[in-house]
Formats: sequence, C-alpha cells, structure tokens
Amino acid sequence: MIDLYTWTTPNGRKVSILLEELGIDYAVHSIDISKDEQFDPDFLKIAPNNRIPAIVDQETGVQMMETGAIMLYLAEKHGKFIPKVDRWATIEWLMWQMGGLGPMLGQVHHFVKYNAGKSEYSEERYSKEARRLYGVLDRRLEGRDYIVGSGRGEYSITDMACFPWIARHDWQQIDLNEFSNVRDWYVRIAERPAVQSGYQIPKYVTDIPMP
Ligand SMILES: N[C@@H](CCC(=O)N[C@@H](CS)C(=O)NCC(=O)O)C(=O)O
Repeated sequence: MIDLYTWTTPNGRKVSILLEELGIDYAVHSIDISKDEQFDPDFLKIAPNNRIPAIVDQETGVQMMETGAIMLYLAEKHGKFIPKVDRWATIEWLMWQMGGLGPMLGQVHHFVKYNAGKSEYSEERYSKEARRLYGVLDRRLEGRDYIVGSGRGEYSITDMACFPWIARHDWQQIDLNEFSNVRDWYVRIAERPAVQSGYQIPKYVTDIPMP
C-alpha cells in the first residue's frame, strides 16, 4: 500500500495518474496548499521541501518527495512504464520535464494567469519559453505516438509527467492546434481511463480540458 500526499496540481496529478495506471492500492491524503498544509510539521517529516506530492511505501518503508524520483521508484518497483530499450531516453525526457517544462510553465501560471500586468518582462520571458518548450515537444513527437520507446514509441512515465502540465495549455494561453503533434499525443493520453481517474485525485476540480 502506498500513502500519497497530494493536491489538485500538475505535480500531484503526475503521481496519481501513475498509481492509477499501475492499478495498485493507495491511500490519498489531501494536502491543501491553498491553506498552507504543506508546512504542517508532520508533512515536513516526509517532504522536507514543503511541496506536494510525496509518498510513503508501507511495504518497504521508503518515503519520498520529488515527482521524478517517485515516478522512477514506482515504475521500477512494478517493472512498468520504463521501456527497456529506451531506459536512458525515458530518464532524459523525464529530466527535461522536471528541469524545463514543469518549472517554466509554472512561471507562466504565476505571472500570466495569477499576476497579469505586474511584470511585462516576466510574462514575455516565460510565455516565449513556454512556446519554445511546446515546439521542442512537438518536434520530438513528429512521427511518434509517445515521447520515448522504439518505433512509434511506448507509453511511459515521461508521458505521464508531461501530460498534466500540457493540460493547463489554456492557463498558458497556448492553442494546441498550433502544435499538432502535441495535440494528438495529448488527446491520445486524455482518453486513457487511468488518466481520467488519476486527474481527479484528490478531488474533482474540472474535467480534463480538451482542445
Ligand atoms: N520538483 C517538485 C515540485 C513540486 C511542487 O512544486 N509542488 C507544488 C504544487 S505543483 C507545491 O507543492 N507548491 C506549494 C508551495 O509552493 O508552497 C516535484 O516535482 O515534486
């Protein structure tokens, strides 16, 4: 059994989607970051960086923060969603999401959605960076169904890590029709039942936005 500490954000959804895809038992604990629950001393014992999500694996005693590490841990433990022939590409693109796509789109949400008009420089900088990253993903997906894996690709933790960030394309003022490979990949993933259920953890906010 896995204890998942999470909230209704892209980073939280990355892990709940993976847990749903794995079909394993897990217990959800809501950490409402709008009420500063991420600073609760009990949560800090598991997640010293005071960010969601975090997990505790009751079977092994492992407790972990940081979605990249959590996804690698769970996927390796269950022997799924890391294509054998493309293990390093999976890690490479997962790191791209962790170090680029997630943090940069997070800045777009901060400056463009929540603080519009406060810093023209930041809005411009991060919007431009967001479009650049969408372009990178679009080129990677040319002729492929998934980000890594041989042939047309194989569904992996890398797709699950990127998806909830792309799900906020409207917050980022991105028209997915301008990035047709990303759009087709996004729709393909959005149709998966485990993605639909994992997206609504720890509670329903909206349906998955469709282009
Ligand atoms: N690199 C971390 C980022 C986690 C993160 O930024 N979580 C956000 C929600 S998406 C959070 O907990 N924010 C609370 C805060 O800013 O205090 C990961 O991948 O797990």
